[in-house]
Amino acid sequence: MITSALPYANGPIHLGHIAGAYLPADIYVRHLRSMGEDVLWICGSDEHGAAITLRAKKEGTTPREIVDTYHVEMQKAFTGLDISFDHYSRTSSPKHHEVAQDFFLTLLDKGGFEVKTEEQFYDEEAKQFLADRYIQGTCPSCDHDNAYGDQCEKCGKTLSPAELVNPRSTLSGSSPVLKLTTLWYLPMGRHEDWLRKYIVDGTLDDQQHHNSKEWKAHVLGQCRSWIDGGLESRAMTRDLDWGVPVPVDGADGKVLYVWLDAPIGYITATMEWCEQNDQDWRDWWQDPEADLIHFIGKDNIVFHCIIFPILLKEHGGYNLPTNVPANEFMNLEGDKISTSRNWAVWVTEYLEDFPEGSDAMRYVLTAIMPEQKDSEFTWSDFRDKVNNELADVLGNFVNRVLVLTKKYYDGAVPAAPTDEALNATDRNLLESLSAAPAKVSDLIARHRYKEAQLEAMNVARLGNKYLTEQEPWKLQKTDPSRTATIMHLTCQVVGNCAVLLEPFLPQAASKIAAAFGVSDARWMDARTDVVSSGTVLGDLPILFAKIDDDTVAAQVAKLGQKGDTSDSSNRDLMPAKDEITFDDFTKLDLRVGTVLSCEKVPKADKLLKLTVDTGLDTRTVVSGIAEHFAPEDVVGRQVTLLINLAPRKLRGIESQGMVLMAGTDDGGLRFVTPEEGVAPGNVIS
Ligand code: B3M
Ligand code: ZN
Repeated sequence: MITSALPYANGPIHLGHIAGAYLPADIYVRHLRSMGEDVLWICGSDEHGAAITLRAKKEGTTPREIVDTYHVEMQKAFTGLDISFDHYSRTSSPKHHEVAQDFFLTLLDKGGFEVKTEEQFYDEEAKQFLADRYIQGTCPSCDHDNAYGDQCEKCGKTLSPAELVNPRSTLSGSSPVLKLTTLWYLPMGRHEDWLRKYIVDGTLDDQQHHNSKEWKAHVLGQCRSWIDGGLESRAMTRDLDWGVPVPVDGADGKVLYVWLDAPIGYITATMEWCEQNDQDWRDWWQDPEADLIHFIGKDNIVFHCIIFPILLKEHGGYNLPTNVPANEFMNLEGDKISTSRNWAVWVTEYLEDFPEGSDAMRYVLTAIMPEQKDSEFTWSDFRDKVNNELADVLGNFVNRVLVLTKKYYDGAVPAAPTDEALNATDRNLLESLSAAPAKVSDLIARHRYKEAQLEAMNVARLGNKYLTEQEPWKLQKTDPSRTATIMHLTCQVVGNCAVLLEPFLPQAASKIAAAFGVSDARWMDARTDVVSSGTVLGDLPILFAKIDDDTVAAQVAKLGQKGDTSDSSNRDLMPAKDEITFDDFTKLDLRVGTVLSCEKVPKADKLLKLTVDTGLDTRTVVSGIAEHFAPEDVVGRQVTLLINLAPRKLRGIESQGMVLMAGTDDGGLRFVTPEEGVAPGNVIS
């Protein structure tokens, strides 16, 4: 039973998401499928929680509208990168509400919650209790002004709303007041002992699968520090109107905490798939023979390693996660990926620019996968890996084998050499070929995808080197039997590539497999006779197009453009200037002016020449705004004009003042235009 984190349906999918929780799972699952294992991989949209309602508020729309949009958009991204979930569900479905409520009621029955009535922040203007994410204030640790009620994103500290200095509601901006409400808490402290055995000591004996010794060090490290720090009770309900309603009398206006309902979404999704496929969902979740593996990013560790296991254990009957191979974060061109600054590569945009680019991106993301520590994606590295590895090694090798086989044998794979015909180099090649599948398998099983891909690519590398060194093109006339040996062996290498690279490069693998007649081959078939002698090879398009420098530059230039600047916490504002006196200020003669005419300054890309009525006179002002405005956009406008600035010559034209402009966050410009009812010459002070 494999799960990948249910992405919040509040925005599109970017490369960081893919490298974190989806691509590694896809490789893992494809490998298991190829091995003939019984595997089910589910995912779905996480459609509840403040992430959704905040987005809806910001866009002036409803949560339903938001989740419906992104539920579709996210699937497009996943499909485009050949992320092969067996089932993709969503948590706003009636079925899921029912399953989550049932789960909650079972826990309630078993005494799994503590009910507390306590003071919570309430927004009197919005008439609503405030989820942690709806409260912002100054971080008590680092003084960051826009820390959230659950976390400061600047220093990373976990917070509770009460710790914020000067808390304010993000709904109305008002200061929230404290008001009594009832909440259902999960007393996590009760579970410390068995959690320690389960994760820290690896000695929990109710199931044979947990061997936390195999867990990643950084995952264990985070769990250990949570458990050692003492587990505090956590509220499992929220006073909100979007989510799974708390199924208890008198709990109107309350919903389940999103981190209670979302992981249960894994179970709902399994139920849905099983209904459609005539299976029993319990076989995946409750049969102790089944492994449960959660693929996530590191920010979700506590929820999957501690909170969800508590829920599963308290409910009873469920398997606990066998492993949670969380990835760390992937940075982008020297900076953290940021949705609000648009510092991200969006998957659907990438696929518009590179319609055939799924494999290439998968390859590069795997090669730099943040398995044990944060990593970084750069477009120049993308270009290098695609050009030097995919195109020059894999693509070139496969193509040469195909072309030579067609040329020498009309495309039919020559017969296998006898044992005696093999020399030491051939034997080495065959040995490496025989050893490769187990090596790749072992690495994938241990969630070491980077090395696994390298190992699989080494097969192509070996074949490429072998072909180059054996130079069949020099032997073909003089030694046809040696040539046939070389070509037979290299065909086998290509056949193995098709099988071993399938988890990583599904499109290329399937094209190669089709051309070499091994489309049905599974992992077990990756042997030195995978391609049958006599097989007539098919056609193969160019597998990997090379990436040029202009493409790299264009992609880099896209970053940070069109940033959503309504989130003020990530803005890069000019620091305040030194203090001035009132006298300093009164030296400025600012007036309302009206632009009478405007034209481009010849041979100057940036300059416009404006003729302005200042009330006192008519002046010429040269302004560096030509990249933002056409002359006809400017004529007739009222502007703010500094009229006592010393004149200066620009491109031979004397500029007699300055038009004031406001810069926007995305590098644009806006006129500072007075309200209506003022005339040229009126003083601005
Ligand atoms: N939606 C958080 C995230 O996307 C969350 C994962 C839920 S998994 C049950 O980071
Ligand atoms: Zn802070």
